[in-house]
Amino acid sequence: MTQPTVDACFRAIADTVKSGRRISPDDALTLLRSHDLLALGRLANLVREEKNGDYAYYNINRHINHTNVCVYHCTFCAFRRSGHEPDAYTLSVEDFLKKAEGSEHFTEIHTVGGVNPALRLSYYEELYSAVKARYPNVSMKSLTAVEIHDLAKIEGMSYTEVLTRLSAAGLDSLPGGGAEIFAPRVRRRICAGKADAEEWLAVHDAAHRLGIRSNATMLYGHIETDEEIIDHLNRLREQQDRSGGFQVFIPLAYLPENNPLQVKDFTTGARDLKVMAVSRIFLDNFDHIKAYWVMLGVRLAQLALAFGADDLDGSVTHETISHQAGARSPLSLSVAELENLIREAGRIPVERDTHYNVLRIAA
Ligand code: V47
Ligand code: SF4
Repeated sequence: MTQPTVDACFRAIADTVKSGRRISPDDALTLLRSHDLLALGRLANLVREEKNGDYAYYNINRHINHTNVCVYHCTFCAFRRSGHEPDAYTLSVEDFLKKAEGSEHFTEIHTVGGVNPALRLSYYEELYSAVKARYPNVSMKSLTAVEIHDLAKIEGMSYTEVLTRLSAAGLDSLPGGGAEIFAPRVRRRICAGKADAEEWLAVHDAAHRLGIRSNATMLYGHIETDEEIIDHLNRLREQQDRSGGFQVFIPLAYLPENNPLQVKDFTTGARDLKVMAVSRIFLDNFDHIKAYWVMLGVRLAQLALAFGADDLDGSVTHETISHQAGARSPLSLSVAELENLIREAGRIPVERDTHYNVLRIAA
């Protein structure tokens, strides 16, 4: 029997997508390896428009990293420091509040840090309570599943207990960091020792069951294989079927500066758009796909709005983690710049809050 051609395979998968059925991991692998970038983009765009029409979301947010001290040595990380290094820092609650000055002009503060065992649950409770007392309308998107996992271990508590306490103090949602690539082969080489796939997913599962929504990421463009990308997406899709609390998926393109991870082939523009498109098509139970302009670059993030993405993240005032790893993007974007990028891509700019509630549709 003759094998179907690549074109015939693509057409069969496209038919599955167009009829609203779920594609398999093997189908996703075929799409990821396809060279018909425009056909792939059109298919992803179909799903994107089905879910979000012409809306392209952004929010007015800022990043504050409370510590760069970390017990782990992820080889892709240019941000971490050991406690004795001259530029190691940990913000007191007062210092954090000083950095947060002016936050009444933002709808979200995104706060993550290194895994610093000196910071106990009480530190985060004080921090969130103080921020909420000062800025009651600002949403705290804080602590990755990796940080929650280690906090639970240090405190001898379950994920549910830790999350319940943090949520009572003012934590609103979890960002999607720390997922990297779930495959153990890759984790051993890029983030040895930190929470594994099952633990990362279990933290999000516990959050979702408490009604805390969260995000999911994937760090690609280093040593992972195509199969490991699809495995990552598949584990997220299965988790979303179980607990349903992921708001958005964010593929993060690896930035190679100031860190020890040596990589043979870097990601390219075409590859970034393919990963975006396949994510949109495969993750049929995720409402939103984010093109994080800080890591992708502003121009490519704008193009991604035609390849499945419906969200540009936000103003991202003073991001550090990516810029230390060589991001060439600006330190922040204004609302006018975000809206202009979206309009030029033929979409309607929509300011959202953390949970994708519409705050303002730009005329
Ligand atoms: O977990 C670290 C990644 C993540 C590098 O939830 C790197 O809305 C590329 O998760 N090159 C943190 N990536 C950032 C993150 C995030 C960003 C924006 C929005 C949201 C959200 C979450 O950044 C880390 C890691 O995967 N990262 N170093 C690097 N050299
Ligand atoms: Fe630490 Fe996070 Fe950097 Fe890993 S990615 S070394 S856990 S700060």
